[in-house]
Amino acid sequence: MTNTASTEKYDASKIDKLEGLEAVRKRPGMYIGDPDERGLHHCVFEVVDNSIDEHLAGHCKRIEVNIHVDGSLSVRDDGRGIPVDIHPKFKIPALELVLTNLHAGGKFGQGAYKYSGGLHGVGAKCVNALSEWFKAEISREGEVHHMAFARGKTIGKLEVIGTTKGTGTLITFKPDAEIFTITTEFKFHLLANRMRELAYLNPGIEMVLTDEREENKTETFFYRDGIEQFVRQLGRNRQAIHAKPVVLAAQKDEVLVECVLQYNDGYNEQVLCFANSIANTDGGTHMTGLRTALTRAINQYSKANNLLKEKDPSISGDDVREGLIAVLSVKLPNPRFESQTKVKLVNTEIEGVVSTVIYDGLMHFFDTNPSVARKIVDKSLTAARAREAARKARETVRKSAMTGGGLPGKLADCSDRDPANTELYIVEGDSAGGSAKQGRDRKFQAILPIRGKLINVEKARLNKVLENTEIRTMITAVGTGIGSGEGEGAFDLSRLRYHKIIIMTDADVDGSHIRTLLLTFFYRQMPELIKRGFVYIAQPPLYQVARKKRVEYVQDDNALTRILITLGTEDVKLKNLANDQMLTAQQLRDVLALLETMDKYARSIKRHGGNFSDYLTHRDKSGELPTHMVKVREGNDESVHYFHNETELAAFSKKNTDLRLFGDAPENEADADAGKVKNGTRRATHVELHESKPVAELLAQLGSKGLSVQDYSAHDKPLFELHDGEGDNRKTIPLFSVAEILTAVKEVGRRGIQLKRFKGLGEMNPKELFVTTMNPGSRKLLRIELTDAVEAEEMFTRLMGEEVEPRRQFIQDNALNVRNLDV
Ligand code: 0RA
Repeated sequence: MTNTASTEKYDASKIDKLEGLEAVRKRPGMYIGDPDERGLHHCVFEVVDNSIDEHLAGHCKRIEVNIHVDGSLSVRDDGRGIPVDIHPKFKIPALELVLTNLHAGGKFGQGAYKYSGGLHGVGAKCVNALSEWFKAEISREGEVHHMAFARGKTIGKLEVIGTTKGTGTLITFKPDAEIFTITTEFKFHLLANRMRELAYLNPGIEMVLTDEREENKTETFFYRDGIEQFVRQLGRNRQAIHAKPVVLAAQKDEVLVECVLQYNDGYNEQVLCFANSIANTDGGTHMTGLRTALTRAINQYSKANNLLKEKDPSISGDDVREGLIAVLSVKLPNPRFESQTKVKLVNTEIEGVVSTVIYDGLMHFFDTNPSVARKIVDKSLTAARAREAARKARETVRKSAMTGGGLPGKLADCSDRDPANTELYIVEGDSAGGSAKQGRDRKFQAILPIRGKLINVEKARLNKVLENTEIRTMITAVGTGIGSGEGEGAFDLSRLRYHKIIIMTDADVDGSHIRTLLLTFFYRQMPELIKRGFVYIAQPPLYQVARKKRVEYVQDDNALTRILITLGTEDVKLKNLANDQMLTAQQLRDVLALLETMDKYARSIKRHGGNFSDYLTHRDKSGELPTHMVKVREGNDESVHYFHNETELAAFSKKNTDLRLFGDAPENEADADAGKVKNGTRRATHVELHESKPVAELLAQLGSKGLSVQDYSAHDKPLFELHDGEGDNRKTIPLFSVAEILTAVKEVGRRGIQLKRFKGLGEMNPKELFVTTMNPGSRKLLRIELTDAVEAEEMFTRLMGEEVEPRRQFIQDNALNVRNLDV
């Protein structure tokens, strides 16, 4: 520290700012919501939203999100790049200011108001505060700038690490496990869902999501036609009653309203509402505006054109929404929401604006498309005529459910009467139902067997669904009644008779079909049960593994690998020839676990085009692994260069300006596309190696067990001996590298086991069924979590809808793609 006045002032003001971010770390909930899985992913969206803003300002065409193997994530855009010049007042780079000062203005006082999400509008600085480390790489004005932070504090000054012709921002961060104590693991589908949504809502932006933890896992979202394409997509597993969606858009006052709708011949409604690109799952004033306008327009049109018969009931709001798919997106200056989660828009002025825009637009559309108008009115009228029948059916079911006593005869109820303690197993087939009844703990486990054919609730109107005995039995057993939360015979959660509703079906195609029918029923008629996490799927084992006298049940293929390793280690001993020591069984198991993880990183390095052993040899004096790799190609020659920090990389880049390490477009695109490389032209690819930190940790752990890095690649002489078996039968297998240990042990494990695939629940006796699938102490349940309405709708319509081919394909691809959670 110096003591000149000016520096002191600088430091003091800086400390103020850093304290600003301390507040974020102390109370993350105020900024990103709870630091749970949702909050974690929220961080990504905050960063992505900044790039979307850059797109909205007309400067960004592509946003890439990469999940790295070390648990970090990066967001790259090709916008103008965050400014890096020194701020006139604060005398630090603008970049640093916006990333470390809680109150530094969003757009640097540019005054442009944000139309994109920014769920809490706090942006990248909060993500910085909540990250173990955070890096920004800015391409601007011909140079690539780099700056590093940790837990919101600056740890490296702004430096130039290369030159570039392009512009853009790359943010990479690793969420801080001290903050995100529940999970720090990014989920591909959660990121994909939001990115897809953003791509629909911001037509023209290309969004690319890559999961580097897995092979070939990349998805690109690009929708030229925006929400019209969204509506087509939502309806693609249904039969539309008019081919072209109705597109309505207008700007009124400062509000932009866009709405696309299309009717299909089904009975469900799917309306998605967005305010400034934020999904409002509970709707709000914009949703109300849409509903009023629809009802008004359809009634008005049918009256004006004499489409109603004398005895027709009037067309209600419910009637005009049967078979409706719609996406409504509004953009407004100051959105207000009911709660932190922003699931409901509350700006009162929006209702009238939306209603007017949609009513006017619809009336104009009806007038110019009379045949489509007729179809829509007919559809609503049919719904109106059937409404009474459905209401009566629901009422009957409610009555029978509420008069109690009338519990179905097939239900084997439990003795405990407190729903919080009890479980209902819905079991496919009478025989499995029988086993379950015998094997269960009758104190808290109730069993309801249901027989094969269940009605498809996706293809029938409610009154037909409720005529089905299996459905009625289930409704009575569950106790809540059905439907939405309002009106007669409505769903009432307080009457729920069991807090776990567990679906138990066979692990075959029929079983998965029945499971989906059941889930669809719950999703359509008792959605609250799913939303609140009361519905589960039982997980019967997939395999039975028998070896010698021992029998084990195996949940899935991962568990099978673990068992093979366990079995393998039972018969083998590993001798380290370096010190002539025999590893204990526990040491061997530990080593194998480390090697398994190491294998994952080795594959990841290979995917980047590197050679793992080669990479391992590039450790610097202090034993650190390289953090950057550059591959240079010239004709048929290829060389690989490793760097340990940005400074080394910068030096290399300066000496080799022709290589364009930072990904600007090739000067001659045609040549590049054709793969033609001019004589003497060198090409380079640059990757940051996010593997290095975790690999270094693994190496240290292996080292403490006597295994050294040098031995990871093959030697001429054996390094280890694997002793397989005992006494005279003992075989000695020489191993020439550390990497060979894992393969050799797995091979031994695979010997002499009998593997049986379970198909039906009936293949297990009552006791086995209880132990493997029903005993809370040893079973594994999947809780159904429908985090995303679009995803859920997609799953159910695809599986249950009219269209046969998508269903067949889907069932084949993944018997059931539900979010899961171990319980
Ligand atoms: C302020 C001003 C300018 C760009 C940005 C912010 C900007 C921020 C982010 C965050 C992620 N990606 C971004 N891209 C750009 C423009 C300054 C100028 O060049 O006039």
